[in-house]
This record gives sequence, structure tokens and C-alpha cells, in this order.
Amino acid sequence: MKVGIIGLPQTGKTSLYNALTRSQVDLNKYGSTEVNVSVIPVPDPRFDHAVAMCEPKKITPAVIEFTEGGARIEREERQADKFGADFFVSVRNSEALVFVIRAFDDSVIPAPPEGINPRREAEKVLEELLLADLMAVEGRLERLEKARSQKRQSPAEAAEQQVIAKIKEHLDTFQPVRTLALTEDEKRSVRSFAFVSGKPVILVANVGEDDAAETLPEIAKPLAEYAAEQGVPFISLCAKVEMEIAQMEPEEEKEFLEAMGLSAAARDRLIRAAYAALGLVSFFTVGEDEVRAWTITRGTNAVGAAEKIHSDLARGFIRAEVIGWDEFQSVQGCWDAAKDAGKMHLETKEYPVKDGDIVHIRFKV
Ligand SMILES: Nc1nc2c(ncn2[C@@H]2O[C@H](COP(=O)(O)OP(=O)(O)OP(=O)(O)O)[C@@H](O)[C@H]2O)c(=O)[nH]1
Ligand SMILES: [Mg+2]
Repeated sequence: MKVGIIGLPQTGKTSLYNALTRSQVDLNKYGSTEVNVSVIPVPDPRFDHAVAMCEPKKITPAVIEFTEGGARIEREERQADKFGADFFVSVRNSEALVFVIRAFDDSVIPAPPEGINPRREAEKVLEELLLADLMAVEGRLERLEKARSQKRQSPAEAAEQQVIAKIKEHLDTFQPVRTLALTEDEKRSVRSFAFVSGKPVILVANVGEDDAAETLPEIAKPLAEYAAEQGVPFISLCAKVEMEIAQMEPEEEKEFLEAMGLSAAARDRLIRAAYAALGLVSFFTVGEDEVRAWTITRGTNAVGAAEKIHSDLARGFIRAEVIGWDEFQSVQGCWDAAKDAGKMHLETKEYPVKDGDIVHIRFKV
């Protein structure tokens, strides 16, 4: 999964990137156009448990890629309500967006001329994404309509025109592509547009050090309300503090989080939110050789999960041997122990794989 960190200048994007990826990118390079990319393992206590039980030779956690610095909105651009092309390229290349919004007051870091207004900032930027899509569909619709009136439209184009018109209607009412229900066929016909308002987005209020505990400060409340109205996941964190947490040893981190009144590091909370926003779940393959986590879309069936592992497994699929997470956890030991305890059930191709399932594919090619 590719996640892009976006936001206005000096809102804490690089700080958050450092916190998420345990990197140490220099913050004092204002105006830097450097793009930072890191692939990190997805923290998952279930995976850790499976590793402890199976003691495999090799471990392969799920991974997530964070990019930061590509989708920076210049303040002048924001004021002119016009974002640069680079911004959209970076956004288009991401599967999900983490939008960092300043909700901290700091005398050293100057506030924007219009003051600190997290809700307004979020509204403006999300609106801008929506307008970019509206422009794209209007342009396309014009060309499709011209071809139609000149009777030189292909059936594929005719189908596309219907979908595009539907999307335009939705955008005209100021709703993002994200909230429009499209069939798989419809999605396929417009995939190449990579609609920017179609990307799942997580709003992050970057609060001050004094507000680092999970109780939401006044300044961030209107933003939280906006997120709820939009049905968008919202997280508040203090990027500056999280950056320090990211450099701690696990034991120290635990103590520090407790002392701060935090349930988990923002890294964990944010990745969980990203999974939820993208409708992703994990399944595991376990054994003496390898314990591995796989990421699939919720509802993927057993043969789809097999395909993820290897196309041969999907082609020669016979049955999926499945141990549900709770069952696996109820037994001391790895696959064989759980199987011997009668926890394994056989499933056909259509079985929708559940979050946390331990899966073994029987196949023959
Ligand atoms: N007080 C306070 N300062 C913060 C917080 N997060 C970031 N900062 C400070 O804000 C400044 C900008 O932080 P960065 O992480 O570099 O922000 P950025 O969005 O990457 O900035 P640009 O790349 O220049 O757009 C730095 O001086 C940070 O120390 C925070 O939660 N509280
Ligand atoms: Mg930066």
C-alpha cells in the first residue's frame, strides 16, 4: 500500500514521516523539494504472536510505503486556490492520503496570515481535489460528446460517457468521487483517471506538545466534526512528540506512552486507520519455514487470497485450509498444534477470507 503525506508548508509533514518510518530527515530545510520514501513493516500483534508460536526461519510482515515531500502545497498556491502539477502527480501516485493539518500554536513557527484554522484548511484542500476531478471530467465529457454527435463513438466510449456523466453529477453537488458507489465495471472504465477525490484520505490534526494526550484540544474540535460530517477517518497526534517516541526502545516507548496517556504510538493508530479506510485486512501463512502476513481487500475470497500468494495456487486450487484467528490463538503452538486440536476447517474457492485467518492452500497443477 502506498500512502502519500500531504499538507501545507510547515504543518509537520516531515516530522510525521519521521515518526511513522523512524527516519531522521532534517526538518530545517524549509522549501526543500526532496521527496522521502520509506517502506516499513505493518505493526500487528497477531503477526508477532504467530512468529512467537512458530519460530520460523524467515518472517515477512506486511509492508506499507510512505511518501512525503512530493505533495506539498505552497502557501501562495493555496491562497490563489491553485495547486501545482507536482502536487497532483504525487497524489495520483498514492493509494491513500494522510493529510497533515496544523493544530499547534508555536511562537517560533509563524502562523499563516489567515490564522490557524484547521477545519477551514481541510475544507479548502479537499475542495481543491474535488475541483481538479470536476475539471478532468468536464474536459473528457466534452470530447466524448463531440465524438458522439459526429457518430464516431465506440461502444466503450459510450459506456465511459455514462460513467463520466454520473461522476460529474456527483461532483457537481460537491461530493467527492470517494463517496460515489460504482460497480466494478464502471470503476474499470474510469480507472485511468485516478481521481484525486477518489482516494481514501485520513485527516491528521497535528496538535501541540501540551495537547499530545488523546483528549482533543479545542483548536482541533471543528476539524474532528468536519471529518465526521465527511465520513473521513480522523486522528490527532503531536508529530513532534511522536518523532521522539519513534526513536525509543520498545520498553521505553511503552512507559512513555503510558505516562503521556496514549493508547498506542501514532504510527500504529495511523496505519490501522489507513487499513480501515482502504478496506484492507490481513491473513497469514504460517509454518516452520516462514510466517508471512498478506494484505487483501475485505471480502476477497479464498481463490483471490491464493492468487495473492502465487498464481499456481489459484490455478490449481483445491481447498483452503483455514484456522480462524481466535482458534489459532486459543492453542499453544503453530499450525500443526492448532490443526491437531481440531481448529482447522476446509473451505471452497468462494469462502470470504476473514481478517486474521491463518490460511493454507491445497492445490495441484
Ligand atoms: N510545537 C510544535 N511544533 C511542531 C510540531 N510538529 C512540527 N513542528 C515544528 O514545525 C516545523 C515544521 O515541521 P516539519 O515537520 O518540517 O513540517 P513540514 O510540513 O514538513 O514543513 P515543510 O516541509 O517546510 O513544508 C518544525 O520546526 C517542527 O519542529 C508539533 O506538533 N508541535
Ligand atoms: Mg517537510
